[in-house]
Amino acid sequence: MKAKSLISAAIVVASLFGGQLSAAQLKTLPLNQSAGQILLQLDPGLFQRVGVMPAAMVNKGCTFYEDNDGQGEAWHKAVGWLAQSYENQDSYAEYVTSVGPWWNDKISSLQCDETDTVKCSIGIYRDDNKGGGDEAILWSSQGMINLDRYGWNDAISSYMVFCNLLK
Ligand SMILES: [Ca+2]
Repeated sequence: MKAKSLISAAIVVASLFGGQLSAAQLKTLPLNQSAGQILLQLDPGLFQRVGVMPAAMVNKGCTFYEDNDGQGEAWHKAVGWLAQSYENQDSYAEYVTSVGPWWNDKISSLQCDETDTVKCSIGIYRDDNKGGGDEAILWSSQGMINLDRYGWNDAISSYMVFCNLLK
């Protein structure tokens, strides 16, 4: 399953970026890590709860919307855990094992936060607990994302938000 997921994620990333990551997109990733690897390798069980978030990271995360183009009900989820620390950046995360009955299979668009020093991204899943057999990775640099473009409209049941803070 893990190998299958890795291939799936690699295909998603390759299709989003035409097989090439731009300099801006690479900046969101730790050195020597491919886009798919960071999301798949990090274990939520090892995340560390952060007492006081760095100011630049306060309330950073992704926002979900009921309808396309940021319309309908909105739900912002901020990161609250330190997932991994690297020489040039820290990666914060929030793993939501289930979006709950109201939001389940209802999210149609989303947007992840981005500033000069913070770049957020998200891994989305069709079932609870990262289930469903495939994964898509989306980025703050994509702006407002309508999920129907990627075959994910009204499909998300769980997700993991990552925000990297450049040191
Ligand atoms: Ca919807």
